Amino acid sequence: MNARLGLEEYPTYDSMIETLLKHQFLPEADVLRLCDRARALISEESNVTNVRSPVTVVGDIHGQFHDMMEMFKMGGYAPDTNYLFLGDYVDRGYYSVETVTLVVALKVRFPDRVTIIRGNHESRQITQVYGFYDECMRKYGHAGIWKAFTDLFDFMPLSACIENQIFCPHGGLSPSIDTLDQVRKIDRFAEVPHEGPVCDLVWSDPDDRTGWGMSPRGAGYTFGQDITEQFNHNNGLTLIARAHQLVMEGFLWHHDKALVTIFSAPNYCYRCGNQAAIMEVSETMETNFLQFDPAPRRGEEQQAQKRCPDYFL
Ligand SMILES: [Mn+2]
Repeated sequence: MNARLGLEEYPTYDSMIETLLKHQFLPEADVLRLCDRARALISEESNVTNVRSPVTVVGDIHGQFHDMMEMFKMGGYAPDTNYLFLGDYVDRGYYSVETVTLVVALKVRFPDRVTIIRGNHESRQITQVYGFYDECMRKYGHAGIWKAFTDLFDFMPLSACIENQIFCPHGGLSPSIDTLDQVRKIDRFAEVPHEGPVCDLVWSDPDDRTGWGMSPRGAGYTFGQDITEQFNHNNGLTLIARAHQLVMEGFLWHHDKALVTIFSAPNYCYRCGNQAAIMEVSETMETNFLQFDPAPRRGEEQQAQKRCPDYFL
């Protein structure tokens, strides 16, 4: 209650963001309001949401909240920097709740300057295995916040396209998709399925072998340079920028620079020793990578090296 004015019953989005940046929790009612507002905003967006340059592209964060703060220090804060987040906000790290709440709050506060798309971890099934569900239970005492976020995930766009030139899915391409128009026609408002084009967009990976291959992940496909080049040619694209895979330098070119992987969780799972990166795309569509190292460890994270299981590999 804003007693001074006696008008505003709720905190503003700005004050919510301020609270989150201090790494404090939002009360449940504020999180639910954010999710409602975010759903209204993103449900209007295309499966291939249009993004203007300049923009900074962010790969997997996976609940590494303090590292995301390092990223903002280096890349700039919204709305001075426009951001495109490629999904996998939650799971693995210890601060999925804080991470996804802040990303959603930034989307709500700066809808034209912040774009969020869906990763394979933005799913009911995956978050019950890899940490987000348990964290919500621990921090809020019941499953309501998890339900609100996973309901919101169903509305997230499947991909973005920067100035009709750089296609950005979380994972990669699909054998059932040749054109961006085919992506646009998908009915996306559901849990990530076990197969089909939506599954492939969030699960697939590039590969050195040509053609389509079986994915070792058990979902999506691997695809070669020939597939990437054909897709870019069909759709008038210059580049595919995606996340989804740990790369030691934080970014990695594939397929003769027709595709790039961006990974934004440094020292992934608090033990992989990798750098993270974000990709700046300038007004003239030039790309520049900013690499960063992890924030100093604290609290639970300090013990993580000993306890982190091998499942993430
Ligand atoms: Mn992923």
